Amino acid sequence: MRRLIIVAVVAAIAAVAAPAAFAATATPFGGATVSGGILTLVSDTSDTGATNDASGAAFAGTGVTTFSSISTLQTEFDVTDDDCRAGSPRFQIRVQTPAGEKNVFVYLGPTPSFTGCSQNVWIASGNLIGSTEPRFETAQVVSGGPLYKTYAEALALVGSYQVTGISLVVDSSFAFTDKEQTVRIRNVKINASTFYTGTTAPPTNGGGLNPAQACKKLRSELGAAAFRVAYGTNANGANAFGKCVSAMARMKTDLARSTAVERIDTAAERCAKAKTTTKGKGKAKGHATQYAVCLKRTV
Ligand SMILES: [Ca+2]
Ligand SMILES: [Ca+2]
Repeated sequence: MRRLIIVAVVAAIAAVAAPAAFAATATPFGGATVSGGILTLVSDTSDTGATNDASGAAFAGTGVTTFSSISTLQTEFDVTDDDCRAGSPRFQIRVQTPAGEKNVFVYLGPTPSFTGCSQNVWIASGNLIGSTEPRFETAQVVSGGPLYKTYAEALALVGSYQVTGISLVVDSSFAFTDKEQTVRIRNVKINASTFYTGTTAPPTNGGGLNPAQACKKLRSELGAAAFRVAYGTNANGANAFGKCVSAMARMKTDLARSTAVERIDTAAERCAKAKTTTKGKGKAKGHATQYAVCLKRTV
């Protein structure tokens, strides 16, 4: 009986979805979240849950058939924490070869090592199709030759193979001291389809905040100096905004972030009060340290 009901439900969904069968889709997976039209990809192995160890989005319905039929492949990406490294972020093009399905990797970030991405800046990949930079790795398909190939070199090897999937992946937590990497993604273009256009429309789930909005609000409420102390991990706290965005991105909803901003703001006020009331006892430096410790505990 249950099976009959499921069949009926699936049939009903198929009937409704039929007109949109050829619409292009993007399906986030792993620890991926979407807010305000921006996709946030996290790779976090510092915590116990495995869901966010890697993240990505899978794209379908773009009209791509063979590898050679891909005419546009590009994105804008913003590494908030910590860098591009160890092949992440990357596009992954799955192709059907005579030896089974294999991946062609297309790496983002500065060549030749794909590391050294500035934080908190939107970086445009440009159209990777036709790129004369060695960004394509075909080692799963064929061994030998240079590890990283230009588009033309990759095309010669895999151009005729059918594409069975295209995705964008972040999975290099292991390459960073804090075991966590976060990359924001917008304006992914695959042939005529565009995904994650980064609309700034207000969230629809009860007035919440996306990660960047939450951090901007918190920075203005705490003040820039306290914000740097609370989130910064390098010498002058210059990386505070990126660290904040990454922390906020790990929360599941805009509403959770909005609630977190209020909680942190209230807790930080208590830290400031404690600092004021213990002033004048001749231990200014100690109090400053206590204040910093208190602030860090709020986030
Ligand atoms: Ca994890
Ligand atoms: Ca990190």
